[in-house]
Amino acid sequence: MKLAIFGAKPAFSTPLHVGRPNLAASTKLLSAFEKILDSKWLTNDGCWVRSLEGEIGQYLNVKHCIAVANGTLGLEIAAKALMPECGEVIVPSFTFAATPHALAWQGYKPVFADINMSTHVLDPNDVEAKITDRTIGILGVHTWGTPCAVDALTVIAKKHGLKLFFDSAHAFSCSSMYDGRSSGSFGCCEVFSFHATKFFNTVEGGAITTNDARLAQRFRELRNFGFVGDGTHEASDIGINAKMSELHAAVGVINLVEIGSFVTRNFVNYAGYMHGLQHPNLCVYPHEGGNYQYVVIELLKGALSADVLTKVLRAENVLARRYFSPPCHKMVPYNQEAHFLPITDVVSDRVFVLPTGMSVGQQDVDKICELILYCVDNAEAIMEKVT
Ligand code: T4K
Repeated sequence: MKLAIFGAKPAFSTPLHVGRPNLAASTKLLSAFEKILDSKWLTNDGCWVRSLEGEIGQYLNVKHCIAVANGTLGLEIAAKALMPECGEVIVPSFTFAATPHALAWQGYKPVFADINMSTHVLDPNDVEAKITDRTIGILGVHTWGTPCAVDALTVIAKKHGLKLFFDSAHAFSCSSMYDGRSSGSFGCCEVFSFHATKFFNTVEGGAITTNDARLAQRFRELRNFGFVGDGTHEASDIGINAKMSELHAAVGVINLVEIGSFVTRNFVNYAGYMHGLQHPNLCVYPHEGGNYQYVVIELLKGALSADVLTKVLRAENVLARRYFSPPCHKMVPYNQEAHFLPITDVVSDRVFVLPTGMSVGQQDVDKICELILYCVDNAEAIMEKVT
């Protein structure tokens, strides 16, 4: 096989992305936009936002859903409502920077705990080991749509009097996720991202979900400058503007109808990768249910590095991505202190993510698998030429 990185024609004439938006037909979206523009009601808790909140609440089987402008603001609001005083909050380092940033931005100190080698989510034993008398909360991340060890974290949180909440940016539409329960109602609250690259998107957006009515009311106030009640300009607290617009909500309402076809396509692609990437040096991260949005590959052994393989694939127009590399504890805002996170270091060194979603078909998957197997089998020669 001749590789594009050495001058051959790329395997794909147009790029295949990780995170290409899943979208309903543009005619449906444009017709909704027209109605919204004609109505002249564009934001501030309009009818599309309320519909989206109602439908998501039903879909996730959770009592309250508060739509927000993006997942990061959702995390900030959740933290502020749950933990009025600043202190230490335990989080994984193996996550997108928004998780610790949402805490640090408000003066909380993110304390990184290690992950489980096979699930890539927080290791409850390390969480407990990181608790000090300054710890006030635990923010778990359902990475790749895999549930955190919810029961173990709940026990730890109760034992130490900590607030437990979840970053569920990856976990929308993960029904029967944990003990038959869907994502959306774990811990004090969960926070979703509906960014364009997520399984379910509103272009930019997110939501906080909870079964606690009092908390839900706090989230609504903090989302709208801290104003109490409807239509008043009286602030009960320092809130922020995290409102979702009607146009964004309409994308969500319309995309939600199509969600079954998004899962089906992702599942078919995932099964194709599973089948096509059987090799002792590779592991395709196993999903059990969920949205199958992240096709996560681990390079287990052999000479090939994830960085070089990603470079080779990108030259072929397969825009594979390294996640989460570097992990958060190695980024400038957090690397001034020493961290002992051996599993995070190993996993972040060997993981990469492949394209899936509505713009990737079975033939693409087969071709990508062929490319990867060729690279793994010719690792030494490729490493020598590329590095
Ligand atoms: N917690 C976790 C665990 C998260 O993963 C995230 C976000 C958050 C919290 C925060 O939620 P938000 O505040 O974002 O709602 C992307 C997203 O911006 C970010 O939402 C996401 N996680 C993160 C994992 O990925 P980038 O910088 O990697 O995106 P970008 O622009 O490089 O795009 C990724 C790929 O998608 C590219 O191949 C291009 C393609 N793409 C992207 C966009 C925006 C498209 O094809 N079309 C598009 O419109 O951050």
